[in-house]
Amino acid sequence: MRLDLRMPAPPGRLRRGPFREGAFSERLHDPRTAVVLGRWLAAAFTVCFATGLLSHVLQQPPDWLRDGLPSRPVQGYRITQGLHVVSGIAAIPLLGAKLWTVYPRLFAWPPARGPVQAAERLGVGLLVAAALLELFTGLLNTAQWYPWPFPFRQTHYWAAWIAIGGLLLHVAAKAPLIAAHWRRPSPRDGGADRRRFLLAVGAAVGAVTAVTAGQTVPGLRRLDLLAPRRPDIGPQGLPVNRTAAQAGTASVDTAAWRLRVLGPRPYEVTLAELRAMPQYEAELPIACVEGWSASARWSGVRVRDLLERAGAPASSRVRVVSPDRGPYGVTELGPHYASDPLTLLALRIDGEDLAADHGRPARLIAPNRPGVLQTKWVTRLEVLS
Ligand SMILES: Nc1nc2c(c(=O)[nH]1)N[C@H]1C(S)=C(S)[C@@H](COP(=O)(O)O)O[C@H]1N2
Ligand SMILES: [Mo]
Repeated sequence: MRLDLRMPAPPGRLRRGPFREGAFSERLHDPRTAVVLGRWLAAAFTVCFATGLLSHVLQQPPDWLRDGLPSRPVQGYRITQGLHVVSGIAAIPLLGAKLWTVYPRLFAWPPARGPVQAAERLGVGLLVAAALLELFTGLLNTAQWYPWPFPFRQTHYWAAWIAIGGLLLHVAAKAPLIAAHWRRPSPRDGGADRRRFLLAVGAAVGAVTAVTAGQTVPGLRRLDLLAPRRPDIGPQGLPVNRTAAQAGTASVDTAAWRLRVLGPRPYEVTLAELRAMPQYEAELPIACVEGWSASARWSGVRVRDLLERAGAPASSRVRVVSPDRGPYGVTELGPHYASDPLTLLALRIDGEDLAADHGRPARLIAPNRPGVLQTKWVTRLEVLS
């Protein structure tokens, strides 16, 4: 089966430019090229969708799931979020190439042969719009830039469902064409130009990946030319999203500072008392939802020890409170996080007291947790159940 590049002739007065017969006869616009690019793109979108869904659930779980969220594997969120950003960035040149390959279809005549085809084409339009919106908002998000009036997270989340739904419908509608062009055409078919084009697209994907993946893959850091964030630049070698100045927590009187733990036996401790409690160390990453991640060696007090001292079971649900009035000043820890021996109220990073921007004097750090929930400047733990 062939894509009918020679479409039924449009009416005489339209028969020019892209509407003239045989306007797009090159192989680079043929279905085999579209199928190869479509496979790559579908793979990138599937990885991006699955990892994005996971991130969404970890950051904002539905009620029925929130007590079941696992705190392991330790690097789970870092790896899946890294894959999300890498596959999303790789999808940008892939989508560009795919759209360029199929754009002659825009000039198909007649525009649709019936209601079914009209619906299918409308579906493709929706898929393309959602995909462009996802890649555009996602990329700008990695630069911490939100130049639009709508809420990023909800928009990015719902457009993802439209894109993946549209993708499934598109693959179903094109299944016969995809099947017909799945296998490499015989060498007699020529195809050197197609191979060169696909190679160039592959090289572009490799290049954008190599120069941006360093924001999350330590080995690629030196190549990290275009990534908006270098994960090793910032106080104590770690980036900062919200500074102490922005949060209004820049100056803390450490002598007057108290941590309050509210549970069956509520109590307060001073910083000196916290430092005198058993200290534990954990090598844990901050994996920001905005695409960068970096590991550090944290030390401090186990959250489970603090809960037990308040007469609460280690597997409690806990609200973590800071004086920061921003959207991430208060978060919750589910039971698996609260009881995990690696979940710390950290006082030190790589052997130094926390810098103000990293949450001085105390911050939460837990395994398999989005960076946005690693609350800084913690002053209160409230046992909720
Ligand atoms: N109180 C408070 N804690 C916070 C935030 C915040 O805005 N307020 N931002 C979070 C985000 S989005 C990230 S990625 C990490 C960054 O931690 P760092 O600045 O120590 O690298 O802190 C988290 N903790
Ligand atoms: Mo973040």
